[in-house]
Amino acid sequence: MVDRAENRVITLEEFIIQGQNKFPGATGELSQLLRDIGLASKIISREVNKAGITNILGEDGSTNIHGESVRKLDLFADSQLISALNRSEITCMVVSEENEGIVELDSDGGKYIIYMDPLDGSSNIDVNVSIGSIFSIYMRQSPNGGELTEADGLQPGTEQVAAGYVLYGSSTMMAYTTGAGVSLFTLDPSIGEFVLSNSKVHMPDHGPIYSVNEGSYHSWNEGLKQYIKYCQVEDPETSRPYKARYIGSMVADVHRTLVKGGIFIYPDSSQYPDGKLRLMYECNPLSFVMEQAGGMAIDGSGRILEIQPKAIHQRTPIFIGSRQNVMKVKEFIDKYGC
Ligand code: AFP
Repeated sequence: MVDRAENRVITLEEFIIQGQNKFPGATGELSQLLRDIGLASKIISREVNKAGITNILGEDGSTNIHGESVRKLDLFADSQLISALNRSEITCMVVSEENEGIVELDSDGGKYIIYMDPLDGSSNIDVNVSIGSIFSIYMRQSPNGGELTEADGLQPGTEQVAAGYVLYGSSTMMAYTTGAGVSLFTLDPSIGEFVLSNSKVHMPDHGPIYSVNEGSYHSWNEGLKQYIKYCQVEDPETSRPYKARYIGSMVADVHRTLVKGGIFIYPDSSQYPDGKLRLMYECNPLSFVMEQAGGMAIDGSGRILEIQPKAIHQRTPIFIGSRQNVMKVKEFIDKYGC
C-alpha cells in the first residue's frame, strides 16, 4: 500500500520497526524473527520462480549443469528457514513439517518456539500452481536456557504471539498477525522488498465460494454432505449456488478465502479419521490469521485455536473462512452429525 499521507511505499522492515516502536519495552526479538522469516521467504520465492528452469537444466533430475545436486524445493525451503532462525539465536525450538522430531539448533537459549510448514502444497510445484510457507510463533513457558518441557512445545493456538504465511503465487505475498489485525505485503521484485498492501485486512462476513476436495464426498460424514448440497442449491437471495474452488494448496485456498470470503474445508472422513491437515503448523497459524481478519475456524465442534495439542504433528479437521459460512456448516454438522 502506498502511504497516502506521505505518498510513499512502506517496506516490511519499516512496518515491523514502526510496530515495535509502539511498545517501548520491546526487546526487538520478535521483530527480528519476523524479519528473518521475511528474508528466508524472499530466497525461497526466488527459487520457486526458477523451479521450471532448474528442472530443465538438471541432467537427471538430481544434478544441474554445474554438477550441483538439485535439491527438492521443500527441503531447500526447510533449510533456508532453519538457518535464518538459527542465525539470530532467539529461538529455542523449531518444529517443521519436514522433520519428524524437533529440529536441532546451534543455540537453544532463545525464548521463541517456531512451528512451520516450509513449503505447503509442494505436490503442486511440478504443475506451476501456487504454494506457500506457514509459520507459527510461541513464547517458551519454562525459564530460558533450561530444559524445554512438554508445556513449552504443546501450547494451544490461543497462545501464539504471531503467525502468518507467504504465498508464492502470481506474485509473492506475506500475511502475518501479532494479534492486532492482519497485515498483507507484496514482494516487489524490482526492489527486492515486501511492500505493504493492506495494514488492516478485513475479510467478508460471507462469501459465495466453497472449497473442499469433493472427490472424497463418499467418505464424508452426513453433516458435510448435506452442507455441500445446500451450497449447490439455487437461491439467488443467498447468492446460491456457490462457486466451487479448490487449488489443493492450503495457503492458496485460505488466501483466496481471506480476500474473497467463503469457506475452506478439510474434514475428517473415513479416509482421514482425524482430518489430514496438521494442527500446529497449518491449522493454528492460518486460524489465527483468519480470526484476526474477522473470520472463524473450527474443527467441526469447537474453535481450532482452543484445541489442546497432544503431539507436534497432530492432525485436525478444519472448517475455516467467513463467519456466516462457518456458522452455517456447523448448523449442518450439529443437525446431521459429524
Ligand atoms: P502437499 O504438500 O502434499 O501438496 O499437501 C498439501 C496439503 O497439505 C494442503 O496444502 C492441501 O490443502 C491439502 O494437502 C490437499 O489435500 P488433498 O490432495 O487430499 O485434497
